[in-house]
Amino acid sequence: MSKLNERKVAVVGCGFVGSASAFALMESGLFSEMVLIDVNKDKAEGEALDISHGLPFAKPMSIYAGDYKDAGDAAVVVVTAGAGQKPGETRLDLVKKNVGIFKSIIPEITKYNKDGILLIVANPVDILTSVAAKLSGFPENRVFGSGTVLDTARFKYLLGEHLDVDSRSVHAFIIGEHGDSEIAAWSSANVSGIPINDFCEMRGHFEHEKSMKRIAEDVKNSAYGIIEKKGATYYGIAMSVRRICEAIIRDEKSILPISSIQHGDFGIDGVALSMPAIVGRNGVEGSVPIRLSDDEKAALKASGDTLKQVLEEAF
Ligand code: 6V0
Repeated sequence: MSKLNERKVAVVGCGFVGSASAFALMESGLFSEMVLIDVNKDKAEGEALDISHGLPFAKPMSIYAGDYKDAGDAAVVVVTAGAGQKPGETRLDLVKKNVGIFKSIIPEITKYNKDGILLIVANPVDILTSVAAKLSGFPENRVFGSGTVLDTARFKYLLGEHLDVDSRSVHAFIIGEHGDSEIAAWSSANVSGIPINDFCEMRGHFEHEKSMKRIAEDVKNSAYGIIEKKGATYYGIAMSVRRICEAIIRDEKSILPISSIQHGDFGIDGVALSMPAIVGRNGVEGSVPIRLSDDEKAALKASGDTLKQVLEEAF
């Protein structure tokens, strides 16, 4: 087994999500080497060439199509391989198809790479993160999913629009499943320390219940709406992958709602779902069990129960 190259990333699956993520990672300047892997070798080669042609406008790095052996020393392996969500299909519908794909690719990755971080992106991401943790045998801090990092970005974006404020000043999380049972954690949401309802009133919005419901529904249905219109979603998730890799490689100890195996917080055990966590060079370095209302706690527990049931059926 080779020593890890701290400046190397591997992207497995070079479809919409994998190629957009590879492009975002190229632009980030975080890595000096990137290997793209796909069952469709031509696709991986085509993407590697196309993305490489942007390098004169970015920072030098080596980008090439390869196989699992080439991922042996990657500090981070991003797994996006899997069938995409079809119009009308829920993420959970995808489960059996993608668990099958993971049974073939995770052992291939871990045959050559024993020390890297597995960042799972393919859907249903929480189930596949649990499956990847089992199949890889890696310590749980080194196997986690992009979870609700994307949903949280959508949430911040929509709140920023609603309140006419920079979305980076909005502190709010979507937690639980990346999917239909996800929860908008309103009770802890704030804008630069000002509780969300107070900030809403400062901006002339007084119908809190109505706005909360609408925004949470819009976040939840974002992917369905985009898939309906253009067939896939990939730019938002690509930026999320880039942000997570940045927190890892720069050892930022950033708090991000990644999906990781839970151990009893809020009564959820043995299944991956998203809660804010500290992310650094060792992967998941600690959980941040934010304060939740009783309703949010109950919804989170229900989300965990749903995922656990699906995991038991699928694996
Ligand atoms: P896509 O464009 O069909 O790409 C999938 C790629 O995986 C294709 O290039 C396939 O050739 C490749 N592939 C399939 N099987 C294998 C295998 N055994 N080994 C290697 N490569 C393989 O799908 P798209 O890129 O749109 O989506 C990929 C996954 O990401 C899906 O599961 C989506 O649901 C998921 N997404 C996850 C998001 C998140 O927030 N976590 C967001 C968007 C999409």
